Amino acid sequence: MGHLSVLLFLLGALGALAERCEMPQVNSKLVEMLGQRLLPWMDRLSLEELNPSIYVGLRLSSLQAEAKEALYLHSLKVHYQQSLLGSATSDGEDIGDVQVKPTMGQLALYLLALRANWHTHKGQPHTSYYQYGLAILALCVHQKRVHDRVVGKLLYAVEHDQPVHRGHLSVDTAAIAGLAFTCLKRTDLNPEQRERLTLAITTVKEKILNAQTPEGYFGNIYSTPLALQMLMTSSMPNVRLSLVCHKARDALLTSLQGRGFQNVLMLSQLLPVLNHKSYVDLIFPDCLAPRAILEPATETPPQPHVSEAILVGLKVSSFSPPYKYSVPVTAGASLEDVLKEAQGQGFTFGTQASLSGPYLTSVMGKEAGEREFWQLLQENDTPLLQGIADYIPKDGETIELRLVTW
Ligand code: B12
Repeated sequence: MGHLSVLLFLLGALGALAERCEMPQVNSKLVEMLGQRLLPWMDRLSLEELNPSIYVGLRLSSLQAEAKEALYLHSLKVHYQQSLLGSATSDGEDIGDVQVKPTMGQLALYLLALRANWHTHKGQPHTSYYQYGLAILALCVHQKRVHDRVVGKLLYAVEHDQPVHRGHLSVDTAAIAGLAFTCLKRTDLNPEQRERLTLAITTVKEKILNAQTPEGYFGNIYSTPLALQMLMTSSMPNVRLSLVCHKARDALLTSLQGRGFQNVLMLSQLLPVLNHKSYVDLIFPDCLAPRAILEPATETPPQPHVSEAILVGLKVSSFSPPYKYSVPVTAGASLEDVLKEAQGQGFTFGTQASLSGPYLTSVMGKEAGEREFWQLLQENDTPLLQGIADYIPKDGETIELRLVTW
C-alpha cells in the first residue's frame, strides 16, 4: 500500500469513529402542530409582542407562513430601525413601558432574522454571556468581522468556565457560545483565533454532553433545543453522538405530549432542530429547501375544568415579617393569575415584557437590582423551569419568590 492509500485508510477509520448528532425524522403532523402554535403570534405586530426569534425559528423550520412572514419581517425592521434611531437621539429612554433601546441580544436576534430572510440578500459586556455570544453569532452569519479581542473575551469565558449560573453551567449559554465559535471557524473571519476556536468548540460540546440528564435532556428540557443545535453542527470522534442525540430527541418528543413547549420563544428554538438546522446554517441559508404552508389549527385544544377552585400558597421570605398567603384561584390558572389574585391581599408585583413573556421585576415594591432577580421556587427549593405566565400551579402547592443574585 502506498503512503497515500495508508493515509486514506487511516482517515477512513477515523471517520468511522467520528459520529454525528443527527436528528431522526420527526412526524410531520407533530411539527405542523408546533408550527400552528407559532402562527397566531405572526399576527401580533405590536411593539411589545414583536419577537425576532419567532421569525428565525420559522425560517429555519420545514414550515412557512407565506405572506405573514414578509409582513412580520417588515414590522421587525420598522420597529428596530425606529428604536435604533430613537436610542441614538434619546439615549435609551423608556417611553412608558416600552424600552426604546433594544438590548444587545434583541439586536442580535434581529440580525439573525435579517439573515433568515434569504430572498432579498440585503441586509453588536454590560450584558450576559448569552447575549454577548448571540451578538457575535449574529454578526458572524452576516460575515461581519469583529475584533479578535471581542471574540477573545468569549473564548476566555469558555476556557475558564465562566458561563455559569449560580454554580451550574448554563447549557443555553454554552450552546450559544459554541454556535458563535462554529460560525467563526467556518467563515474563518478571525484566522488568528483558529486553534483556540477549535479547542473551545470541543470544550463546549464536552460540557453539553456532560450535562445530559438520565432522562436525556442536556441541562434541562428548555436548554436541550439549543444544545442540540450546537451538537448537530459537526461530528465528534469517539463519542456515541447519535445515541446521545436520539435519547435527547426522545425526551423532547415525550415532553411535547404534555404542556412542555407552550412558550413561543422555546418553540422558536426547537423548530429548527426538528428540521435538522441550526443558527449556523444562516451563513449560507438553504433558499431552495421546500417548506410546507402552515394552515391555522382547526382542532380547538381541550379546555381545562375551569370551575374547580384550588388554593395556591404564595411565599416571600426576603421580607420581615415574611409574606405568606393561600391564594384561591380556579384550576388551570397560571402563576401570574395567582399573583394578580393576591394583589387584593396586600401583595404587589411588577413585570416587564420580554421575548420569553412577562418577566417578574419587582415584588412588594422591591425592584431586583443589577445582577439580581426574583427567582421562582417550588417548596423543595427547586427553581421553576417556566415563567409566571406559563407555569400552572397545582392545588396545595406553595411557590416562593426569592430575591437572589445571578
Ligand atoms: C440570561 C437568562 C436569565 C437571566 C436574565 C438576566 C439577564 N439580564 O440576562 C436570569 C438568571 C436572571 C434568568 C432568570 C430566570 N430564567 Co432565564 N434565561 C436566561 C437565558 C440563558 C438567556 C435569555 C436572553 O438573554 N435572551 C436573549 C434576549 C435577546 O431576549 P430577551 O427577551 O430580551 O431576554 C430577557 C428575557 O429572556 C429575560 N428572562 C430571562 N429568563 C427568563 C425566563 C422567563 C420565563 C421570562 C419571562 C423572561 C426571562 O431576561 C433577559 C434579559 O433581560 C435563557 C436561555 C434561552 N434559551 O433563551 C434562560 C431562560 C429563558 N430562563 C428560564 C427560566 C425558567 C428563568 C426563571 C423563571 C428561573 C426561575 N425559576 O426563577 C427566571 C425568571 C424569573 C422571573 N423573575 O420572571 C428558562 C425559560 C424556560 C421557559 N419555559 O420559558 C430558560 C430558557 C433557561 C432554561 N433552559 O431553563 N434567566
